Amino acid sequence: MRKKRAQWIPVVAGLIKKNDEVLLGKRPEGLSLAGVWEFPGGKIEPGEHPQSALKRELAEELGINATVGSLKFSTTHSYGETNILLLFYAIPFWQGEPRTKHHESLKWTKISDLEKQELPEANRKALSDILQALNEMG
Ligand code: DGT
Repeated sequence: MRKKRAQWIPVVAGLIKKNDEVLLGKRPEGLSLAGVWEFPGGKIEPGEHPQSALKRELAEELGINATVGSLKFSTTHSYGETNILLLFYAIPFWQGEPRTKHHESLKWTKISDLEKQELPEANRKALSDILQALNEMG
């Protein structure tokens, strides 16, 4: 019998940095991973360019008009049946002040405190890449 093909979900996330802080959003009740602090972003729709997907997600979730910069790194994670491919982008500029349109709350977190946060497992695994990317963003 042929093995069932794995299901992959591509996800984009934005690194939004201000001075020595980065923006995190608390995932709302009712969604998978409720209560953990994620980097704003979401799933790429079929046919959508990854950077366009992130610009759309940041408008929907935070109400900002973001300039999506370069791809900093990528990682994968398996949640049981579901596999995600996570693409992290730098957000060098944005217009508007991030507002809570989707998350339970938003917070600017000191980069040095990132490892103390309750992060999705996929992000915790990639913490050294996240910290390096944030460092490179100046
Ligand atoms: P659901 O409940 O499976 O329908 O998921 P959604 O629609 O709430 O999830 P969405 O659109 O935020 O997709 C992101 C997926 O990637 C979700 O399974 C959580 C996972 N993920 C892991 N780390 C991060 C992160 O830093 N940011 C975001 N946005 N998602 C992350």
